[in-house]
Amino acid sequence: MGLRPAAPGSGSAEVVEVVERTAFPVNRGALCGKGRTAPAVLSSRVRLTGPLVRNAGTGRLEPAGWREALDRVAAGLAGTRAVHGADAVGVFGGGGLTNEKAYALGKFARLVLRTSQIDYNGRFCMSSAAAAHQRAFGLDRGLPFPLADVARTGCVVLVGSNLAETMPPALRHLSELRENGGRLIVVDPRRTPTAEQADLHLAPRPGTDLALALGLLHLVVAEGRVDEEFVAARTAGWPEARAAAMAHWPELVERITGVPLPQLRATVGMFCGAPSSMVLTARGPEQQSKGTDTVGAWINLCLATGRAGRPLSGYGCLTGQGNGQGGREHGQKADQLPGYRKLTDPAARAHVARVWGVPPEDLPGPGRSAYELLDALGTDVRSLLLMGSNPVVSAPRAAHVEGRLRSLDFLAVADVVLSETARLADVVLPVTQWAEETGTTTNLEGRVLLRRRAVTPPPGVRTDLEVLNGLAARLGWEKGFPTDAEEVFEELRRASAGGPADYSGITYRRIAEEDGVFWPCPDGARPHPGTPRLFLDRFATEDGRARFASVAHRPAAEEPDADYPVLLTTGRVVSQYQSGAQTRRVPELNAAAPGPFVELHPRLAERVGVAEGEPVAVVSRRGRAVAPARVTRSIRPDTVFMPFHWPGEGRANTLTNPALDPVSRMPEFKVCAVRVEAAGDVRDEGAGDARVEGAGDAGRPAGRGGRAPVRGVTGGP
Ligand SMILES: Nc1nc2c(c(=O)[nH]1)N[C@H]1C(S)=C(S)[C@@H](COP(=O)(O)OP(=O)(O)OC[C@H]3O[C@@H](n4cnc5c(=O)[nH]c(N)nc54)[C@H](O)[C@@H]3O)O[C@H]1N2
Ligand SMILES: Nc1nc2c(c(=O)[nH]1)N[C@H]1C(S)=C(S)[C@@H](COP(=O)(O)OP(=O)(O)OC[C@H]3O[C@@H](n4cnc5c(=O)[nH]c(N)nc54)[C@H](O)[C@@H]3O)O[C@H]1N2
Ligand SMILES: [Mo]
Repeated sequence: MGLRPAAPGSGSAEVVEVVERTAFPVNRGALCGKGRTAPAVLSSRVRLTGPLVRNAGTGRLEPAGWREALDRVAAGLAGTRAVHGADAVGVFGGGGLTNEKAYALGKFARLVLRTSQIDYNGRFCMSSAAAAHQRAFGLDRGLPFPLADVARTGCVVLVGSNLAETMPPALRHLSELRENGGRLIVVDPRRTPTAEQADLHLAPRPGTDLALALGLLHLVVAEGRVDEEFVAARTAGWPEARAAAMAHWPELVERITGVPLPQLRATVGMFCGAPSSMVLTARGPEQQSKGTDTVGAWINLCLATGRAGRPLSGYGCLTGQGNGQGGREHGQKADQLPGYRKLTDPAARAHVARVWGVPPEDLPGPGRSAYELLDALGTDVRSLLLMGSNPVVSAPRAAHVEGRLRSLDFLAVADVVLSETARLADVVLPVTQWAEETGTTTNLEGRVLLRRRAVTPPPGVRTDLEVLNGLAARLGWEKGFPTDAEEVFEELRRASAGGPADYSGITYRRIAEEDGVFWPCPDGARPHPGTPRLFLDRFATEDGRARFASVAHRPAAEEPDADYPVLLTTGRVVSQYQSGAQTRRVPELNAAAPGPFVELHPRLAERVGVAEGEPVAVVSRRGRAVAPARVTRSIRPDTVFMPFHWPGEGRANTLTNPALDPVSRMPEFKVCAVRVEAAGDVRDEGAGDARVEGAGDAGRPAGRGGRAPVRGVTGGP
């Protein structure tokens, strides 16, 4: 992708056009609808153009100057620290932030605020796959091979990924795979547009992927398809993993998952019959309270069959957000220092402290995970700086999280638009975005990419780096928070040197010249070529062997019962992005997907007594959501699906269960128990409206939405 000013005569001077770069190997230049329409969000009609500060008298957000806004944020954070201690100040980041911003945000939290309480939305996204990667391979990079390898392997099992809607440009790798004679198997409780492309579609009950993977491994053993040589030479832990798989009889697995035995056999036949094969997972199996073990079980399948650490074979995780990979490497995660180092590792602390010019004792220890941090707001954590996330819409058990946000003593939000979360803030800081600033991101292949500023931002907005610089200066750090992205990157290189995600050999110049550089890329006497393919000789564990996970099936945290007999799962649609803060403001996208809906099977619809388009209520132990029914045979009759892009009455996350995976602390977005009812003519006010949001509301004072106007008054549900 590239950017250029639009043709003369196209109107505003600020107009840009997104151009496709057909030679780029990741997407061959193809862009999805969100990519093509992305410039619309640059338009000043839908975005914030100046800071907003809450008026203590009226309780409303009102325009203010930058000096006043930054003074207020610095005073808010410092005030909490003075009264309640450093860990009463929290920071919440996002996987959409560039590497430079993620690095600066982590440094700001640990050095300036001295708080351990920092985490980010990537915890909701890829943390289970990351944990499983670490456990099995000793290193976490989304794909250990370039994405283009997918087209050349023999068989791909795509588990809980709807990439036809969530990564449309990657779809052509799957078409090429099939053209080359390769097979595609899709595992998804819904017959998605992605599943439509598959040779074989398995539709398990949500939350049963772990049993499914164990059942497949059982068949691999029973059919004598284990690659004993590979297992002996390159892995550890097989006897335990084998025993666990043998305890999962195919008939039992058929009963747990609802996937017929012949389909299990066919899967093993295709996977093992091909000369090379891959398993790729996305949020379906990962966003579960057993996501780490589930991914581990799929990795076990790869290891037992010798489909890892070899050309065109392996396990990979399809990352999510713009900087899903890089955002998880440089220190906005609660337990992490730059370069994917552990905050608890004394050597890592010493190295990073040296780069930052402080003694290692000054660095706080690990903090809470994202949901646990949000849950502690208003009690242990009393002030929050939030950058790059909209948890009012995207966090599990969202009504509770919204209540916690309202109960804060002080909330500052840096965003491009007035998101639902920004509306609750005491200070809103308007920032630049992608085309308006320079910075690097790292894609799912571990390829570090550079984006240069292409358009001039509106006069009233600043970059996140400028925001952090201004706040740091007010809190006693005149130096250490440069506003120039390349300068930040130069420091990030040094901080990451010697770490698992080593960027020290990567420079802006090299990225530009080489179409991206794959980490690890250490600095040395001679330029390191970067590492497109990992694990071919050895895995990144101490002894070089991959580790089988020792796992057994367990139920979801919440299984259906008499009161809540149906399963709810959640996810995405092609035309909306995430919490929708930006895409709901783009008319073209909004027209394509104007509001929330509940997808349900005709049999369930009949039982409930709703027809297509009629309002249906979905009720869980956490709340009630109402949205129009979308009746379709593409979903299992025991399951309903809701996309999570909308606030208001149709907010899916009102219902979701914040049960956490014990290792990754990932919430169980993909399965909870609900009751489904016809909602009659109950009308909602907030949700379900096809109205384009935001036009004209940027910069306008917003109502407090119930936040106590007087400081120090806390409460909440
Ligand atoms: N259009 C669009 N594209 C996006 C995004 C967006 O919001 N909109 N977000 C980006 C981000 S941050 C991410 S993380 C990715 C996510 O990309 P995906 O993971 O592809 O997206 P989801 O829709 O969350 O989930 C994928 C599929 O998992 C299925 N599923 C549900 N429960 C289960 C289960 O128990 N087991 C299995 N096997 N499957 C299950 C759902 O039916 C769904 O089709 O997309 C990225 N791309
Ligand atoms: N039920 C359910 N809930 C889910 C999921 C699910 O599948 N089901 N998926 C989860 C996943 S995978 C994810 S990634 C999360 C995502 O959900 P969120 O964390 O809410 O992510 P976004 O909606 O992308 O919010 C990003 C916000 O930051 C702003 N922003 C964008 N770029 C920048 C920037 O450079 N700087 C600053 N300061 N702000 C910026 C945007 O305008 C937007 O308001 O949702 C999670 N929630
Ligand atoms: Mo994500």
